[in-house]
Amino acid sequence: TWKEALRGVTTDEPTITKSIVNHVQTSLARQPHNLDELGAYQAAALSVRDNLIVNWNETQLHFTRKAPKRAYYLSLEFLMGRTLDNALLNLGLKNKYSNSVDKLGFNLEDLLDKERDAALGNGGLGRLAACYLDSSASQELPVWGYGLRYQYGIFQQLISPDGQQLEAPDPWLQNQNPWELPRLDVDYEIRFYGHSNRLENGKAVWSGGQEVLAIAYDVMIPGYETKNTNNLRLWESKPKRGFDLNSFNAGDYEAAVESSNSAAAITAVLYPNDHTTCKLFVFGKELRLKQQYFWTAASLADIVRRFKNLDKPLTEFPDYVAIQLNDTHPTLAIPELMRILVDEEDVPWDLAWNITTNTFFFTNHTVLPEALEKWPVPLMEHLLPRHLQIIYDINFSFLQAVDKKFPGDLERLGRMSIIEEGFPKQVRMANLACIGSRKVNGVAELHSELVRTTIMKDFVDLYGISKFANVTNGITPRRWLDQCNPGLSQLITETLKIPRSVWLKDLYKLEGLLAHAEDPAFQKKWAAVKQSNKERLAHYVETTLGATINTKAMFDVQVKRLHEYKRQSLNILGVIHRYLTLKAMSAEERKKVNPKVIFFAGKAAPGYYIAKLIIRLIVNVARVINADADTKEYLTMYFLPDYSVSVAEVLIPASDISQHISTAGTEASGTSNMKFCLNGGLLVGTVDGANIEIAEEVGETNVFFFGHLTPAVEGLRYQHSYHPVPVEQKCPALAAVLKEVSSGRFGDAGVYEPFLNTVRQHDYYLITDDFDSYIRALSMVDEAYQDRTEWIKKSIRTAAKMGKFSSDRAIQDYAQEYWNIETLKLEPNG
Ligand code: 26R
Repeated sequence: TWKEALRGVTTDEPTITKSIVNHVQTSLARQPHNLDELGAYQAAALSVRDNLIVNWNETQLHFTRKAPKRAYYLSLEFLMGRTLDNALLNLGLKNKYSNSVDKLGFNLEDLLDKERDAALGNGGLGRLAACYLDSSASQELPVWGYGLRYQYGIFQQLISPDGQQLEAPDPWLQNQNPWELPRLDVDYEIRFYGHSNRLENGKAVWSGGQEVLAIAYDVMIPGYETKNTNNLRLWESKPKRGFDLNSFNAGDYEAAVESSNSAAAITAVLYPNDHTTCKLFVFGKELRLKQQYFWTAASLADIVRRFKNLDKPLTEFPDYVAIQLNDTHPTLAIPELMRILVDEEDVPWDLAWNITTNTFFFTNHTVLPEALEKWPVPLMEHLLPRHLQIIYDINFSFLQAVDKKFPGDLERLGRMSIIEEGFPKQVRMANLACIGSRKVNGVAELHSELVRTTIMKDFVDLYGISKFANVTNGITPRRWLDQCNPGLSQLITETLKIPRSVWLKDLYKLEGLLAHAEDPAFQKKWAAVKQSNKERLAHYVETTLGATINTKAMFDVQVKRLHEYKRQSLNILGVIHRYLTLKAMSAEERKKVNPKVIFFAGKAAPGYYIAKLIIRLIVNVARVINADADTKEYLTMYFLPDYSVSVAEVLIPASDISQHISTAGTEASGTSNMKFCLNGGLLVGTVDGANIEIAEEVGETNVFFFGHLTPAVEGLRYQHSYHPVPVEQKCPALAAVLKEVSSGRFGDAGVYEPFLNTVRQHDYYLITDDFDSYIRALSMVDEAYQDRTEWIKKSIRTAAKMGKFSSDRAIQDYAQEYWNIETLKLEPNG
């Protein structure tokens, strides 16, 4: 019936063709007969956009009329990737557009390739937000996302001739963006700096300072095979007045545009740091805090305005509004809602606090201490004087409550206080987020347990365990199987003998594949799909790097942000070990070795020196290994530059194995692990994050686990500090590898010492402790790969058991256990 629902919009081929041609001539003002692929992409996109707008409008109208409780997902990052293919699949119009585009002399796949990624995120946290929007719309839930419309997304990564990462801007809006609707009429004034004067009853007046405008841009989020089309609202900053006419008339042009420039700067660029703030760039930090406040204030003003249109008392706010905080980045929303309620709406403080703490929910995405956000009190006082007062007032009553439950426990008060003592004092955002929220969750079972027992332990003692829960992350099977791996999607549909749309909406249905795991004909088809995906990746590498790849070899992939805790270092040191072992073999012996191609990709934060050195090492080791005539038949490796959602869509379906090898207890969840397994790649990993739950689902015999477990990590680190054992003694195989790197075998003798010393000295991430068991796990992989039929069975069984990891399941959990919202379907013609 969803097809009927599309009545009134373009669904037949001649109309589609006409609509595309019409956009070429009018919207683009170009001639159809000398149109290039970019123009054809733009026209096709504009035509698809027309369909989305109809659905989007009707959905918003319907939701406004029905006035259900809504949930809002506040995320500073949305890593959306490309939209056209996704929109076509969700609308069920891909075949028709393909035919129309054909008739106009183009190939749809080529046009899809012309679209730039919307890369408004760093990695896991941002991509998770994008998957959650897809699942919310597909399940017809009233959920909006709120974020920032950065002019520049995550930087483009270039690799210099000597192997170093270079950063270039990502001007993703250069060729217009057909997927957004500028709402120039939706704007809010956002204040910074100025003074706050306290009145009685906890109220205050905040005035003066700088005011900037927030302008809304709406991004349409179509659901899969439903007319429901949700909204992602992104804010752009703009000067409140064009420029200062007084200075301009006085001839001071620079002063005249200065404040307008500083307003525009707020949403200019996405911060490229994940997990580590650049403590050195104090000036940069003010801009980041400005981004956070600008975005939360605009979003809350918008949410409160929508609520007030319902004409309900403010006490009912939490019955109509749930707000999910994606990490601590939007925590200022808590004091901001208090400010609106107390200062602007005259709500008494205690009642306002009750409303606030029933509205917010907080997701934590990392327990790494260096990633826990803290803001200097003097900076907060300067930029947001009223919010600092509110934070102090919240803290005052909070600490009273703690003292009541644990009288005289000063150390506990010190740990739990929102304000950390020191020079300067700092505002602990995780404490504030926890205190101001109804519930707190981690993103995988192990991680949630670590949240309860480490960073939030004192809060569990205070509030009880039930406030601290888990929602294991998920991924959307629409993008991460149907879209990126059409061959496998097709095979699954014909094997399960149920419509594709059924299993894509209920991923547990994949279990039906288990019944076919032993069928040789099915195994053959399964293997053929993997083979063609490997060829597609080989083609991509050929066109980007000019290298020819042996697609008969095993493909081994590690792609993710570069970080010491993710241990790309372990992987590259393992590759060198494999290379040295191969070199030491006779030509005869080598012939028995399973050929392997290793792929790396990922960006390092621009200020993260060690991570950048690891990239440099990977690139230079690749250069030596790939040129070695003795071994290149058996071992080659590539670092693919500029990893992105679109690159992931080519890499993931092609993997035989993928590596998720973080030090136990450091990777909160991981989500690419789920994507690889869903596409039939096997997992090599540590007992960490969602790897554990993947193994629970697919069975330990179908994953390759290695390394120390989380409870051992602390003790090992203690040993490294107080009873260090030289690496030569502890792990001779690794010592041999380090020696080769040091000697300059891979060029640049000396350059890598700072990295090598992190391994030789503190080895905080336990490379020396896990190296031997890592190498053993990789030999088990080689051994298992020898029996190709068994391998294919493992691959089938893995994909078949991935139902749990659909983001639909995760979103249902949030909707029921957190937000208390219900499905609201836009009826087909309603
Ligand atoms: C404060 C600032 C430096 C900052 C810290 C952390 C900026 C960005 C981050 C990103 C972190 C929170 C992140 O992306 N975490 C990842 O979230 C994924 C989705 O839940 C997890 O799968 C992944 O394990 C985790 O590292």
